[in-house]
Amino acid sequence: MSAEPRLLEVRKNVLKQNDLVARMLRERFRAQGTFVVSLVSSPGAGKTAFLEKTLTLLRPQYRLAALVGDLATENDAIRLARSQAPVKQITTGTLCHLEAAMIENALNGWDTGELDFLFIENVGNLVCPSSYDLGENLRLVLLSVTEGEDKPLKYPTIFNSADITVITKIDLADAVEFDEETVKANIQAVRPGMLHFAVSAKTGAGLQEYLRFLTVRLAELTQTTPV
Ligand SMILES: Nc1nc2c(ncn2[C@@H]2O[C@H](COP(=O)(O)OP(=O)(O)O)[C@@H](O)[C@H]2O)c(=O)[nH]1
Ligand SMILES: [Mg+2]
Repeated sequence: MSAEPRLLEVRKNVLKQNDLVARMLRERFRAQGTFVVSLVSSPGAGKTAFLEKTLTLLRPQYRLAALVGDLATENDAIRLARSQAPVKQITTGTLCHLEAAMIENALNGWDTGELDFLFIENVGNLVCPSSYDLGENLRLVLLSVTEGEDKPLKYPTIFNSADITVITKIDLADAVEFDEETVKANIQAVRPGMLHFAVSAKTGAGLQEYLRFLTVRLAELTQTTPV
């Protein structure tokens, strides 16, 4: 017998097991009123810079924490901790994505019932993370202006697994002749109706509109009025 069918079967079981843990996490977060946002992108698209800004700007009014996945090093956790929010690094070794069980383990010792927002930075990769539900309420796919407008067409699966596109580093848009209209059309081609924000972690452009969106979504979850 060829090895292929068995490999397929094992992969299906891994995904099924992941979905069960993700579902359990999602129910727990909903019951606790915690809004969970995950970020995926290619390496270097600006996830950590954007997340550090998000944590810093929301922290005065909201209780929040972050988990960050990387193959190696604690560098991103150290950067994110500058926001004063609690942060944990998940080091995945050779694995190119986070899985729901890693989120569950990393949350051990944290009372997530105390949190309004939990942010999860996934391993930088536009392929592997797409199949793994982490129990999040909102998945953001980040695309920096320096990567080119064709990425939604080249990586449709990750754009389909995400809820919103965040175009990052817009302060560099003119320098690299980034064409927002083309990227918008490419996003709509793979995911009709998908919302996008355009931001710069460096200048702060576009951040208020995105933060407002998050706080409205939290208020919907907890049925309260946004701050
Ligand atoms: N000009 C500019 N550079 C940025 C911006 N966001 C991130 N960067 C830079 O892009 C590089 C990668 O950012 P990082 O946050 O580590 O990306 P990650 O690998 O997706 O987490 C770093 O050198 C950042 O300083 C931005 O909004 N504007
Ligand atoms: Mg990072």
